[in-house]
Amino acid sequence: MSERLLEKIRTGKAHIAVLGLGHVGLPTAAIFANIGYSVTGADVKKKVVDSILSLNLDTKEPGLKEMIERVARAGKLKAIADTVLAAKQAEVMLICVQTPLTQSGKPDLRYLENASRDVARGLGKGKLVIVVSTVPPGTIKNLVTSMLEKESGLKCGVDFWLAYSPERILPGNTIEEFVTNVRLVGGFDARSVELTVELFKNVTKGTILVTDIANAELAKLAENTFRYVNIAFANELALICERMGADVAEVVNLANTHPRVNIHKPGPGVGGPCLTKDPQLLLHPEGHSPFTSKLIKCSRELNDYMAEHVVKLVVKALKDTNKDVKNSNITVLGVAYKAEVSDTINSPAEKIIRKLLSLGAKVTVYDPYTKDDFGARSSKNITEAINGAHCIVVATDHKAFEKLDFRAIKRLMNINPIIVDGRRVAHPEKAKKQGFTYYGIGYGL
Ligand code: SAJ
Repeated sequence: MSERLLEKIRTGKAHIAVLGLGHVGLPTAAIFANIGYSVTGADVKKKVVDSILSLNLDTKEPGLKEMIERVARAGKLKAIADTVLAAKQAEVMLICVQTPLTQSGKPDLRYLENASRDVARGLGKGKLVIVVSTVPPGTIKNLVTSMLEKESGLKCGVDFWLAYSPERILPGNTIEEFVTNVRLVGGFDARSVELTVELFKNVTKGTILVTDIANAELAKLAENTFRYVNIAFANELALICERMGADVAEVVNLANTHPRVNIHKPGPGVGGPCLTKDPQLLLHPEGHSPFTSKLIKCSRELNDYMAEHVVKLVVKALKDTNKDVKNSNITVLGVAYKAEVSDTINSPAEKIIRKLLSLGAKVTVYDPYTKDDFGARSSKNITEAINGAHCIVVATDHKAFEKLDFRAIKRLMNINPIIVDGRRVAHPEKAKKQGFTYYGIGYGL
C-alpha cells in the first residue's frame, strides 16, 4: 500500500489536496501544481475559492499570481470549498489552516480541529496527511493523530501516514523561500517520513532535515520566538540610546561586526500573522498545563510599547514647534506590518494611527501596497499625503520611503516640518539640514 503511494508521489501522479488557502496554503498548492501534481486547493471561505476560480487574486507575493494563473489554466490547480470532498479525492493532504490566538491570548485550534475532522472524513487506507500549520507543542500527537484515528476508524502508521513539516516562508519572498529554505520533517513513523521526504524532495532545493514530530513542532516555535525576543532587545536598546544621546542604528551596526552578535532592527513594534502569536503557542502546549516565561512576557510588553513610544515622540516633536497634536496634520507613511508586503495584520501602524486619531490629530495615510487606513484619510500618492502636513511619521520601511527628498517634501509641508522616523529609513542629518525637526526610534543625538 505505501509502496504504491511512494511510487505515485515519486512520479508526480499522486493527487494532492491543500486545506486552507491563506498566505501559506495558496503558494503551497501553486508550487506543487507548478511541478506537475494535480492539486485541489480547498478553503471553507467561498470568497477565497471564487477569487482563485476567477483568477482575481489580491496577492503581492512576487511571482505567485502568474504561477497560479498558469497552473489553473493548465488544469493542474482546482479550487473548491468542500474540504471533505477535497480530502476524499486526494492521496496526500496538506493542512495549512491558520492557528490564531483567542481574545485572551490562548491558542485557537478550531480551524485545525475542523480541518483534521474533514481530512478524517476523506481519509481512506493508503493516504498521507501532512500538517504544515504552526501548532502548540504536543498538538500533532495529542490532538491531530487522535482526531484522525477516532473520526476515520483507521490506524495511523498502519492504514494511513502522518507527518509534521512546518512552513518557514517569509511573506514577501514566499516562493523563493519555499524552494530554498531547509525543510524540517517530523514523522509519525519511518514510513511517514519516507513518503513526506519523497514529496518535498520534488519542490525543495534546500536540505530536508528529518526529526521527530515533537522536535519539529518546537523548532518552528523556537525560531519565531527567537526573532520576537531579539527584536524586543533591539527595541530596548533603542530606548537606552535615546536616553544616552547615542544612535541605535550606529550602535547595532557596530555591535553586529562582532562574530557572535546579530542584533535585530528596532522599530515601532512587531506585526504580522506569526511573530505576534507563535510565542504564545509555545507557552500553551496541547494536553499540558501552560508554561510561564518572564522573557517572552517582557518581550511582548516591550514590542507592544514601541507604537506608543512613536506617538510620544510625535507629541514631543510638535511641542518643540509649539504645536499641539490636537488638530495637527499628521501623515503616516506605511500601513503594512512590514516592508514590501500588503498585509496589515497586527500592524504597528494601526496602533499609531488609532492613537493619533484618539488624540484629535488629522491623520492621513499612504501605503503603496494597501488601501487599509484604520479610520484615517487615505491618499493615492505620497505627494498628496504629505501636502500641508505638520509632521510625517514613518511606520513601515517600504523601499518607496528610503530616499525621501527632504527639500521637495519641505515645500509641500507646513512651516517647521517634523519627521518621526519609526523605521530609521531617513538620514537624520539630511533631514535636519533641510530644516526638519527630526526624531527617530533609538536616535538620541
Ligand atoms: N521586525 C522588526 N525588526 C526586525 C525584523 C522584523 O521590528 O529586525 C518586525 C517587522 O517589521 C514585522 C515583524 O517584525 O512587523 C515580523 O516581520 P518578519 O519579517 O520578522 O517576519 P514575518 O512574520 O513576516 O515572517 C516570520 C518569519 N520567521 C522568521 O524569520 C524566524 C518567516 O520565516 C516565518 O515563516 C513566518 O514568520 C511564519 O509564517 O511563521
